[in-house]
Amino acid sequence: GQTVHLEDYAPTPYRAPSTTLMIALHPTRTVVRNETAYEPAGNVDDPLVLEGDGLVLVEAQLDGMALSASAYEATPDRFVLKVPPKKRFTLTLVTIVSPDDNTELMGLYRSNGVYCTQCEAEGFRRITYAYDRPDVLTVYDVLVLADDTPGEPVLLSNGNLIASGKMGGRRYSHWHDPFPKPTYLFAVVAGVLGAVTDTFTTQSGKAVDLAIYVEPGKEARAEYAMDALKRSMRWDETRFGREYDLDVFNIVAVSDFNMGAMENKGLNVFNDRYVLADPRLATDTDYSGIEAVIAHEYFHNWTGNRITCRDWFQLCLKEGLTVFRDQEFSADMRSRAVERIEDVRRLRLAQFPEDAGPLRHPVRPAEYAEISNLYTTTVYEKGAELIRMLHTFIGETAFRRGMDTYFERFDGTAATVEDFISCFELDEPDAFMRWYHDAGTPTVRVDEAYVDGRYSLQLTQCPPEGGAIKPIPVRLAVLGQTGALDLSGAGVEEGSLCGDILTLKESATINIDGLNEEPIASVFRGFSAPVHIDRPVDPVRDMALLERDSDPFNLWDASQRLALGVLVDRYWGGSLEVDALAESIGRIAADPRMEPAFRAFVLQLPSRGTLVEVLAGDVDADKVDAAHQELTAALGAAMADTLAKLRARPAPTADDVRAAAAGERALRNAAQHLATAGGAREATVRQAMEATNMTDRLAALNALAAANAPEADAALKAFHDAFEDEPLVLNKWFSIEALRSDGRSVERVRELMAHPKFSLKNPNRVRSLIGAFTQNIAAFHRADGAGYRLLAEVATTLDQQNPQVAARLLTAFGEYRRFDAPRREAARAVLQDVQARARSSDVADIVRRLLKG
Ligand code: B3K
Ligand code: ZN
Repeated sequence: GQTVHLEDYAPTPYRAPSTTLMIALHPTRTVVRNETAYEPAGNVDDPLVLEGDGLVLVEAQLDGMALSASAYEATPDRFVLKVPPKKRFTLTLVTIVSPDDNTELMGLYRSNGVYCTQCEAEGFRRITYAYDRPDVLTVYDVLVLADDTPGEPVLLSNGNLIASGKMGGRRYSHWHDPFPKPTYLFAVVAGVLGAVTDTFTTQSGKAVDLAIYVEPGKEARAEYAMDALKRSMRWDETRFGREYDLDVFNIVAVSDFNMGAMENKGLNVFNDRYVLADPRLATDTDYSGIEAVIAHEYFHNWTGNRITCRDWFQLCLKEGLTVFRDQEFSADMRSRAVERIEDVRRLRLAQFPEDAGPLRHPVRPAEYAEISNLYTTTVYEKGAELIRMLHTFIGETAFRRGMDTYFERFDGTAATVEDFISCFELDEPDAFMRWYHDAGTPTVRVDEAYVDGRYSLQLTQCPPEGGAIKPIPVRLAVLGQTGALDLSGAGVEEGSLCGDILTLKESATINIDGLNEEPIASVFRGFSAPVHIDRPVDPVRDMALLERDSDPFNLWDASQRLALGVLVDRYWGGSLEVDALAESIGRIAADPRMEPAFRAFVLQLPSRGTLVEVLAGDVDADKVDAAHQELTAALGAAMADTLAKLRARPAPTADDVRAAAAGERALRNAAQHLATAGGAREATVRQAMEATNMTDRLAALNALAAANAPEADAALKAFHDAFEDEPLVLNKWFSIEALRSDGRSVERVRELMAHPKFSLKNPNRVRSLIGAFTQNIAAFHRADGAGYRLLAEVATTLDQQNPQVAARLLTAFGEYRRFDAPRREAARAVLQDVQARARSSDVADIVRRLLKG
């Protein structure tokens, strides 16, 4: 592929107001008849150049008349009408595609016999020739035809159903989508599917037919997703005033899918792991994931579909904003405090490293070589943080006002990030835009001083390399022994303080006089900005914060800092005692005033990945693993009494999947995890064998595997045998196996690749084994390079079939430079090898950036 630049954006010379598609489905010879009306929009002397990808043209007509061969040029990759009419005209192109040969899972393919499509970002061109770009909005009329096979196949497309039935031995259905949309939101699904149905009445009283289609027999497992959908629809009305706009809303679950789900207009297609759930087979995490993804895709109907993106550089316009919306939804449905901790944990674990490594890019990049590689945690999660900062700066009321303006002004258009920002009452929109332009994570230095009753808090911004100073919202409180000090009388130098939000530019100082004891600052409450906080390490201060802070995020963060301090000390072979840490986190974990889900988080040590992050350079992965194992075991032993009490709490009903029950299970299982590492395994073994709730069963299994318990093998075997016919559960088993760290993980993963149920064809399966393996720090980063070679081999093979998944797996190399010389060199050699064999632009792009940056 060639590098595309934002500054080169130009609209198309023709508009495409309407398209009529006739799709006659066949496993290897699907015929697509595309009749599109075009009209001049720019220079009428320009040829009409449409994109294709692997297409075979069989017929071409202009206004119903066959085109002469000299009037056009057709290759698999494009169609050019050399001299288009200077007024509105209709171009009819008939092409043939083979769904069964489509292993890339882009365009039209079959998953378990079900025809489905994935068009974002550039998959539509694998179905028919088109202006395959988001700024060309078209009204679609679609006729789907299929053989009348037994089992009553359903035929679905976007919009409203006009007619359906049988004709000439075939089934047909006719769909019309009145809302103009870009190609990437087009979808077709056909196959034998079961459904759960419901209706939703919108706030203005319109009835919408809802259906979720799944593999026949699994209908009951879609009920939670249906419930989540109805709650999402209601929430978008109450929180954002957004109503659904078609007569039907359909969701289809398929098992072969490159990502989580897709927001096609009125016809969302989902990876079945984000639809199917049953407490016997799905964990509480699966349930909250389903709720979040159902909401996310539904929310796209307004942020993404009604207002779409002008070009793919604006991807964060729909993704960051929609992630922000789904995070807010989950916070309202469950617990705001817990949701924030989860979101920030994900940001720090995935996005911060991306932003610091060779794959770093701005939230709104200025160039890309392969668009599929731009669906990153930076665009999504950091993108959401930028919206959150905007919200923090102006407050909920003004934010809602700005959103209303955005919907009013840009409905039905393809917009830019600037368009969006212009809707909000920001003091300095251009300064805020820097957040979209700069890659990298800023650091804010925090210093405190206390002399003669005068306290001063100083904050200094240090932009990332090549970056500019940006406005940073710092939510803060200054805490005395008995509570937060009143800041209204504080002296503020430079930055401005509005309520508890300090707007920080280069630096800011807050002075408070007349104190008789030294206070402590609680800064970046709720993680009010995506920055690194550079504050002198001070366990005594963190312990005091644990006593005083009322901000749940900062409480958790202080507990993590304390644990990280001990972890780093272990890594360096120090001998810090765990007693103080055990005492501090034990106290919060046992505190009945805090919600159980929050207490569960406090019992979880910072991950190995977090340790790698703070060590920053020349990391020895074996030592990381050993330090983590040791500290977990030591804490488990030191906290034995507290943990035993927590484990003895009454268990919630096995089939109660509500947030409160999930939190209760999380707390008991977090306690069990530590206790198991500390040697108390008996109850864990029993739970791993007997629990009827998947959260409990899996947690116990995980605890045994993580502790390298002698019982782990038998428990894993029993789990495998019990669930080998449930693909989504078997994936969990593959992941636990891939994450074991007993020195023979690389060999084990190679063996598991020969497991009869392992296949490179199913992305979920690949991610469950190979993706999980890349998270196994000691194994993937093995000093002899065996882990790197394993990943390289898989990615190189997969590159031939599914380049998107191959490229995504390779992003695990993003942090290789943090490790010590033998590892770095091994990784480089392996990457050069992958580069030499790269076939797709996806893999070539990722590897080039990994080797360069
Ligand atoms: N918009 C899709 C992602 C498409 C990825 C294309 N490679 C799902 C989502 O973010 O909602
Ligand atoms: Zn999205």
